[in-house]
Amino acid sequence: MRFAASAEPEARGVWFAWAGANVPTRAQIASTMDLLARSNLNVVYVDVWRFGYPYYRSAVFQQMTGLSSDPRLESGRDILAEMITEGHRNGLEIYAWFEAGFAATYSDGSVSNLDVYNAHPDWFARQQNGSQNFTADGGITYRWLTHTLPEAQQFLIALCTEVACNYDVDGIELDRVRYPELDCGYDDYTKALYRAEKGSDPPINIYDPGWKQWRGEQLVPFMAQLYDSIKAVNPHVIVSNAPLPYTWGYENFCQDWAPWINRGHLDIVSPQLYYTYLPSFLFDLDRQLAKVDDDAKIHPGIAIVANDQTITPGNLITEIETIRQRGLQGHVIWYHNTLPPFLDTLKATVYQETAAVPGRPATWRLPAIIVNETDADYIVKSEGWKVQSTIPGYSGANFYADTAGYKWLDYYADIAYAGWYELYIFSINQIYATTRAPYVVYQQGGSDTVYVNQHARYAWHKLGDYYFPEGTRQKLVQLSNYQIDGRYVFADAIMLLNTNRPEKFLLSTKQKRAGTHSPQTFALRSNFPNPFNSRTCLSFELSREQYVELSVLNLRGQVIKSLVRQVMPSGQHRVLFNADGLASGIYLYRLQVGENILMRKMVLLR
Ligand SMILES: [Ca+2]
Repeated sequence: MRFAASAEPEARGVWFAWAGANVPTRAQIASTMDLLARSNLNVVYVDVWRFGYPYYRSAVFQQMTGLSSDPRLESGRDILAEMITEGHRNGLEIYAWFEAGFAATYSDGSVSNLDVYNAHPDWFARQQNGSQNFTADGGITYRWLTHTLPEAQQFLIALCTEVACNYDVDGIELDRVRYPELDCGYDDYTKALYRAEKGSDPPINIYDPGWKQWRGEQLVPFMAQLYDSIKAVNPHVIVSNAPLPYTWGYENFCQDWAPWINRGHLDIVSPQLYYTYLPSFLFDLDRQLAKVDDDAKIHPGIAIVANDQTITPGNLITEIETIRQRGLQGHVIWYHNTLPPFLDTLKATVYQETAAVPGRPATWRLPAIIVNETDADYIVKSEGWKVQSTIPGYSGANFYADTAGYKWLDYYADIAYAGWYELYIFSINQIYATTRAPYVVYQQGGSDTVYVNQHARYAWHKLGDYYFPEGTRQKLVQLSNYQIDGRYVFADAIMLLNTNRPEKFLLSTKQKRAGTHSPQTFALRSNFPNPFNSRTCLSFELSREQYVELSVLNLRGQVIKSLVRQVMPSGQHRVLFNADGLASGIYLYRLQVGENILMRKMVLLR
């Protein structure tokens, strides 16, 4: 068997999930990303929404529950940020994967994570007997957000858009955009919506074909709005979904995803074709392809372990080759924990060469620029630095300086492409390290000093986002012992990773770091008059200049009019809304400022 010497562009993805409270350590995240990159994979889907919690710092979740992340996490950890740093350091694309989708709580024998439910019990779906508990394998109970409810949909969309604003993600993937089972959709809101359209109550028969179809259709506008909302804040973020395959997912969970991809509400779809038996895989692969207009948008999910059976290396290779033979441009492997024993075989066969991610410009993920303290061509330093070799630093040891006299160390680097970069330093968490190491960053328009507690973590530590012009041997950072607090200052490597976040968010990051950020920065007032006949005034306040979006939505959560989409100055703002052409009824208006969203209702009476 021969394999191509130079690989075509191909997305080779893997899902990075974990079980229960076993959140990977920073060292495990780093070594996993190293291994995946070494094995010539190029995309990692990292879990950010599971067990009833976000695994990043979420202002949306905090506003609702008082918690910004899983409270079991060690203080200061931001799993998505760590995944991005370690993944991008290796040139891997990172997709934020909202694994739980509408399943917004999690309970098993030992934990009961009901924070979203406790904040909004009225947002949750019901079975016919009124129960809100939906059981899954392994003694797990989920409560699911009501799929049709605008507030619930907006919550999920807000979680995704804040990630697209605040993190340099390459993509966002939704999962569990489906019903938990067929006995679902019997909450008051969904019943009223069905009655308004059909003139009767939903069928009691959960298998009723028309009722299945109707419930499936309700998810189409949600996916449309999710897609448009993510693209509005960050058009470079790829939006994907990992649904169950036809016809199983449709027949058992009302998941009808072909319209999502065929109508342009997704960039990529990864149906979960988890089979260790080849004929089943081939049969279901072709069944999915028949549903999709543009096969290039299908990156099938394939499994190492399915139904307690482990796939043979030969079958795994055949599945990947079959996907290529069908003309598809990628695949995603479930999942990283079971993959390592197969990596040598894959690298010797189908992953011999590295592959570019399809559709991305060559400069999308530039190689990490790392300057170690021992790189003589890029380090200029004063006398008095000593070698610290007790605790390993990045690539060997590092230097330290005491407080006697002025000691400084300058980092230089070659910047081949002008642009925005995330700037990091490596910190070894030395017990004698200063809590106030002054890093002076030289950027266009002046310098910026960032103080780092070098006795806080053993990892890359981000100083901030900075714009650097093109040029060889530029002085970027100076570290010194200036006014450190009586201990030692440690000098290890610095790292630059190019960032593809839109400039508007990078500038606001800089403002935040400059201390102009205040926590409560905006307010949305009640419209006046309300109810109204054709025209009403919407007003809001900003405490500082910010990028603002103000939209009017129908009760399905669809944006029917975008009123404001621009940077606006601080102060009071009034916007007149003219409802000409709209029917009487209840409408929502939504103010989005950065990652935060406020919504109110208004009533149009003709
Ligand atoms: Ca070092």
